[in-house]
Amino acid sequence: MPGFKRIEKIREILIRRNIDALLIFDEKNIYYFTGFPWGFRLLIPLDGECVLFVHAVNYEAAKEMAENVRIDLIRVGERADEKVLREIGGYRFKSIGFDRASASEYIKIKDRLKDTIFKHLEDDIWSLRKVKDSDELALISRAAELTKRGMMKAIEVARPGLKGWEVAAEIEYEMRRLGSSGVAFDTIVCSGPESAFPHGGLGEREIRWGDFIVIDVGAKYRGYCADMTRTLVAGKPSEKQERLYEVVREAQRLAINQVRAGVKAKDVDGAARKYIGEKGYGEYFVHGLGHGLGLDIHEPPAISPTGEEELCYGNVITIEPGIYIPKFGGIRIEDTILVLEEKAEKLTYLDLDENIPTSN
Ligand SMILES: [Mn+2]
Repeated sequence: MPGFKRIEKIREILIRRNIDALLIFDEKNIYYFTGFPWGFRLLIPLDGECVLFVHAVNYEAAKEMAENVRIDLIRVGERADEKVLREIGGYRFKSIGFDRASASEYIKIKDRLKDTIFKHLEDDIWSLRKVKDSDELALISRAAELTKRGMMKAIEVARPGLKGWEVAAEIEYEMRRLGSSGVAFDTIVCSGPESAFPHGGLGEREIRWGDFIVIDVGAKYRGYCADMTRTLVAGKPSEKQERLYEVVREAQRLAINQVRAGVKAKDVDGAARKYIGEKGYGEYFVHGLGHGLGLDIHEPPAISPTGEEELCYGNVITIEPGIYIPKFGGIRIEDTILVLEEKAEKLTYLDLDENIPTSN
């Protein structure tokens, strides 16, 4: 699935940075370049074959799934780190880039390859990963579709008397049944005062009449995530609930209207934050407006007040303003958005988005 383009692109970066090879530790990054989810390390030399190191437990799977690489087996009982270091040492690279390593891994590799210069190139990999290619967009769109189906199920079943985890189970069953490989994060279904916690509570509270119910769902498809939140009211919304909901919805609309190639992330955040502030709820919007997503649920670019970076065609981000009033409840509306040249495309649009969804 990844094809060879991504490796060509990272090699162009290595040439520009005058680095001889890239050593990748992160499984998601390995997957990005090879299509194989359980690699131990991936070596991308500037010239010559890429080498995927895999443990014996994953060897047969790697032979079937991994693209663009020679597979190097780490036998049962063999010290994986040692093997990788020994083999890399044989190349006599002057400089090696890496994505990320634990402190102990870094110390070990520096110790062993004393004449080699190590360069942290994580941001260079992100510069590729945050611009999705057409294969990735197809997978993210599928994840978004599955997420929408989970959300529709939630709206159908959520009602007073049910606990958060009971609704979450229905959502996850629906998504799995339709082909999702799992969840992008633990499903949040929280109601009443618990909905004022952006990450939810324990999910054990029973939904009661009049509650806000915040439902935050993400399906996963072939490693790719989607992310979506809707807020329902159990029964008829009060005036205050309607007012709050409208503020969040308008804030999201204003922010999405700003999204296009070339806009700064902080200006998209600012559009929502300014409006919520003007309505008097600024202090209750306690997180950034959104985040990139793809193989990871949180990726660059961050859509926050400090986000200096310009959005570009192919970014996939969330736009998720919220208002969280302690002891009362919270509202969040979140969509997964594709950044296009002149506008945004909402990948998680639902028809019922025109009204406050209610449950009964
Ligand atoms: Mn999110």
